Amino acid sequence: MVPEVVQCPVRPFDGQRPGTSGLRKKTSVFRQPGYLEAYVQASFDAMGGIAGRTMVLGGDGRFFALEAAQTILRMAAANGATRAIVGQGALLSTPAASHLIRLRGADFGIVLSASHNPGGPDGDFGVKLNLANGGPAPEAVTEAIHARSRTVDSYRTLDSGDIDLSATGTTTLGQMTVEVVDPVADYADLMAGLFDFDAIRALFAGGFRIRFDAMNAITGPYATEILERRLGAAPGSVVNAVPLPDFGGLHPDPNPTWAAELIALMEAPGAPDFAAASDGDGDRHMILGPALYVSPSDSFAVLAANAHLAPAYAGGLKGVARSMPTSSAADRVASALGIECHETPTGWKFFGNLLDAGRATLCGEESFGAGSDHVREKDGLWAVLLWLNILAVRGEGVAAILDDHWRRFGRTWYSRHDYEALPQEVADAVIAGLRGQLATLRGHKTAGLTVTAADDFSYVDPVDGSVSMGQGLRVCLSGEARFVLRLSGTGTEGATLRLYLERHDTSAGGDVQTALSSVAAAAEEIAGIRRITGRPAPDVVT
Ligand code: VG1
Ligand code: CO
Repeated sequence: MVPEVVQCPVRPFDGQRPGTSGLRKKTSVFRQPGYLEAYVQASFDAMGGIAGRTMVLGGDGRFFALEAAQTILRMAAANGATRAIVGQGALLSTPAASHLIRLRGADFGIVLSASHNPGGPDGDFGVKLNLANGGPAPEAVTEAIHARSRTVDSYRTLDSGDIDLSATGTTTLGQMTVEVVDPVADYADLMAGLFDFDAIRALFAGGFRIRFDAMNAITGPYATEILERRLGAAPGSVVNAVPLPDFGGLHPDPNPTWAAELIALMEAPGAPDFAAASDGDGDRHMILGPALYVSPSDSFAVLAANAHLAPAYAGGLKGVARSMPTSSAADRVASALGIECHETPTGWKFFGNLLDAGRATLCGEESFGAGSDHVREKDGLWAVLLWLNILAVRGEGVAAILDDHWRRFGRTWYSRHDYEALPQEVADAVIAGLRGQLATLRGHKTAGLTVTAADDFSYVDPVDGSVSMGQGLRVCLSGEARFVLRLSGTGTEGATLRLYLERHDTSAGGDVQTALSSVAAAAEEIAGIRRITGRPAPDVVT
């Protein structure tokens, strides 16, 4: 018997406005009756309905994802979707979901993840919507979802029970076909087609040692299949490899603060040759060498400068794109290569048009994100594999490659200081204080530096002409230095201020925070973050 479609009344919820990357809230907020349903119906409506469409569905396996997947499947069937392609166990990394949408010609995808935010009943949950190109819904769509969420008064669902997502195979739910697929296989095949797996296999066979920390999140199964099974890294190279609903209590954010154990391993004698970690949904990467942390902006620049060593990019890059707060290290590579370089607002959704139009091959963000036109998301394992491909071909270690990079391009010292969970009004006061000075800052001298320009970044998409305003406050300083201040759009508790510090020179060695001390002093004197918030120091430094 075909289950009946039912129309359930629901009230609109406040604050269903997608941020930098989907709608992210406390899990307890998402679990309120009708909350997820109202948001999903608003999303379907904002896409003009989903009758006759194909959906890809998966996520990072966090607490509440299985329940949410069943709810979304029932709603998709009731809204007339004809096919759902679901990762087994409702699992799919963000880049694997992006690939599956493209591979199968799906119309859209939903990724159940709050990315690097902790999970569990007291943690965070999130819903990300991607469109037919495999990329995050652009601002016009996320704004339409928000608008619709304010008026939605009912949702459509099926009067039916849960379906089995634990085994691969095809079944039906109402009139909709549900295909449960291996979440790893297609993605692993894609990687095998991009990189020189033989060269990487030879590297491991020669005794090269790697440690990959999946942080009890989604990349475990992918990294185990690709690094250990297909490439022959020693068994046990991938640690914290089983996705857990609460990430084993870890904060699945691959940075020096949250991946402290990996950092300690790499600082100790006998460290492996290379280490990496990824985040909750598998789109971020952190790269380490023995006693060496590679800043994400440098990682992106090194990848851009060496990508031609991998088969997929042997013909060269069409262009690169980076988010505005990301350092200018990649710009120097682009100019040496004679290719286009784009500066976009924060968030992967702004790269989609450039990738689709063939104006950028590689994209990167300072927040441990890099990717290419192979999908429309940033991709943690992709970055790790490109690094391995480069190491294998060059026959050098991470340190030698970085040193060489800095010798060729100079060093772009870079650091991000995060002040987390501030009262919203305090964070707003810091932003308003700096914004109010922008018009008159030019020529201002402090900490031995002079302000050369200051603005509130706005972006005109060169492909479709869409305009995004208020994307971060930028203060350029003499000595090829600058600082940027913006509010995070992914937090779920109070407000997070991000201060991005940067300075370029020709030196190579030394301590990053020391090299940036004058820029940090200038930022504090002008923006007064510590003074206004009363916080003596940032919570996280990357
Ligand atoms: C942060 C990062 C941004 C990234 C976004 C999503 O956003 O700064 O670069 O694209 O997270 O990453 P915000 O607004 O908090 O600064 V993921 O891996 O959380 O989907
Ligand atoms: Co992520």
